[in-house]
Amino acid sequence: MSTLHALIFDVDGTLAETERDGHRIAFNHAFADLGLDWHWDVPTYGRLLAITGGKERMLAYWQEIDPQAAARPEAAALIAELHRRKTAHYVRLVAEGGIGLRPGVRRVLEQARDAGLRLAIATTTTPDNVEALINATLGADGMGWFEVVGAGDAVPRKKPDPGIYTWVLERMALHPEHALALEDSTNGLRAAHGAGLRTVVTTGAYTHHENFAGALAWLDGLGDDAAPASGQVQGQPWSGVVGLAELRQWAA
Ligand code: XBP
Ligand code: MG
Repeated sequence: MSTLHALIFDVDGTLAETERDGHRIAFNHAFADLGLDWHWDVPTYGRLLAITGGKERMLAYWQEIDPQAAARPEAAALIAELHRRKTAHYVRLVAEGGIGLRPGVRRVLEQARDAGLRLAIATTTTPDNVEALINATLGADGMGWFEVVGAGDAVPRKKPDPGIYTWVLERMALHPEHALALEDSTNGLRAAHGAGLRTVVTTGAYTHHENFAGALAWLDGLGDDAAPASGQVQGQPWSGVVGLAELRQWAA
């Protein structure tokens, strides 16, 4: 039996539904800033989410629509400038309060804190984005809730590579057996599994159609009293409200 000591949270899609109405809008603002005729509508962005990392996503799109231009030596500088602007737009959008935590996220974070569990973040997104979201949702001391924040280019390869989870586990001197990862995407699940972490998946707007076989739990959210979560736990149908007690039981 393994004791649960820590929860490691993904950010985009897991803590909050940031992609469609946050990141996507910010990318489009950055494209407009630099006079590009690129525009990512909701389905296009959904397809592009298969590529993790904003810089990587823009480059992949550019290679798709104009491979010659994307191969020029100056391409990297344009991607960097677009991403700098995109991050600024995203941080502003989030600071304006446009995006809240998903239902149940605050509950689980607070229960874990009260019980003395260790909390961490392992995400592909840029550190500034994490800070903006946490400050806007948990308040000015929110970042202090997390012992370790692994984000963005801290590792050379982004999810589904397990690097960011391994990076976080190493910094916490934590064995994966004593932690759970919380994720929303197959790329995230592969990353967490690659680092040896059992994973609770809460699917979201862009990931509800993905297959999460092998996850410890595969649910449509953490749920609350008004709208309980449903899905499966260890392959069995499950419905209810996820709290620390449930996570501990599943991890045991
Ligand atoms: C989500 C991502 C990120 C964001 C955009 O990561 O793949 O690339 O879409 O953020 P996760 P950046 O689900 O691991 O949080 O532009 O900063 O990359
Ligand atoms: Mg995610």
